[in-house]
Amino acid sequence: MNFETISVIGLGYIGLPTAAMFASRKKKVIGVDVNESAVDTINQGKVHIVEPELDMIVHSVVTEGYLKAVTMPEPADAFLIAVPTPFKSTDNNAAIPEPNLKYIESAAKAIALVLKKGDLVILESTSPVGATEQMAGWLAEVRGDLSFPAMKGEDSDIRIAYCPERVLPGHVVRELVENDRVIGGLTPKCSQAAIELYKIFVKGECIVTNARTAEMVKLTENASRDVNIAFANELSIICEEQDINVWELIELANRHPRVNILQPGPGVGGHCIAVDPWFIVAKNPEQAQLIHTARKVNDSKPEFVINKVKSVIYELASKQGIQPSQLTLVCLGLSFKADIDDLRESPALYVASAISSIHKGKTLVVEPNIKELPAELNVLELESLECAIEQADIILTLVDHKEFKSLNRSILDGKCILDIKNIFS
Ligand code: SAJ
Repeated sequence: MNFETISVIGLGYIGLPTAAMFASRKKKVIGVDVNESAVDTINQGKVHIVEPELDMIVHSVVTEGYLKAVTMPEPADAFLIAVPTPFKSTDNNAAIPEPNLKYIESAAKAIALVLKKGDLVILESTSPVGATEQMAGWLAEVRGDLSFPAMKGEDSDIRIAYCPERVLPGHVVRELVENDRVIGGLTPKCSQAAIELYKIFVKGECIVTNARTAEMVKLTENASRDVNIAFANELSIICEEQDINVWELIELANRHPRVNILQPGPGVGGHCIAVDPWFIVAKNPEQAQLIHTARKVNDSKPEFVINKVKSVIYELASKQGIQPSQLTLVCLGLSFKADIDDLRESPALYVASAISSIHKGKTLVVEPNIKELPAELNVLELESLECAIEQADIILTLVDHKEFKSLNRSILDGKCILDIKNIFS
């Protein structure tokens, strides 16, 4: 197939880098986003998200005229949908959060208006099993004049596939090119068309399966990591009771040739690993026992850390014969993992915020990757690393940023350290 014009719907953490990669291979790319300010920023050759190397690529492809951003879809030969799939309800008491496909639905209905015979539509958004068939249904609802794989199979006017993104934030530009892709076409011809599209910039292997398997592969990858992290977090809670150093325990157990335990921490954050396993649980609540339990273990870890901090504050105050409010607490790190600025679903942010409302004394936070605190944390003070440590009575490590790892240990002398990320031992 000849892809002269490629359109990417949703210009966020995945869509913008993907659009930029196609454009860097001298394809005409139309990026579509409902966020006007993001569209304006991109059309100025700038980026609204932080991702290494992306700013340079976007600047050059916009300047050279290969990428433009718009708010309404325009005709193209291939459409990639990379919009978010949040939960249905914001009600935190819901036992099992359900995925909300409203953004996929509105993206599908918007591109349906400009679809023409021969076009390829790919869903990249992390989605529950069955979402690609559902998306095809939404396209067909709007375009009764076109045929789709569900009715015409290989002879359909429109080709449809599910191809999940699997790139790691912070390494997106490299991983987009190098990672293998799973291609789940609704028919073999759909898969073939999708491979031809991705081969424009993907150097990894493109492996074909059906759409439902491809959807489940994506969810499985992130659920697998979640279950493994839950195991490490559960060990950390058991070790606390048993007075065993969990880091030493894991290091020793990992000397076994077939054991590879991940690292415990304050919980699991980000918009993927803490979210995607629920898409499996929501569809198969009876069967997904282990995946569900892992979610609960990881979600309970921030409370465990908060309770630990409370008891350390009271123990230290009583040892020093002072009021807890006279102690200064420093939280190291707010982002959801090391060396990024992304605070979304961050357990470190949750812990710091909870502590600020519990601890009556001063609470300082150090987050080298941001310039100001989000509004909901304005009761806290953002401080530089050295200044915060100088004032600290208690230091709580929440994220293992490189700046913390390279800290001169001598300035920690005499401080009470709660090293949740094992930075200083
Ligand atoms: N974490 C731990 N212990 C560990 C590893 C991670 O507590 O040993 C925590 C991190 O601190 C963070 C969370 O888990 O809070 C998630 O971090 P991550 O680095 O495991 O993953 P993400 O969310 O940045 O990216 C994941 C990746 N998926 C897998 O590695 C299977 C990435 O490849 C996906 O593309 C991405 O989700 C996504 O978009 O789905």
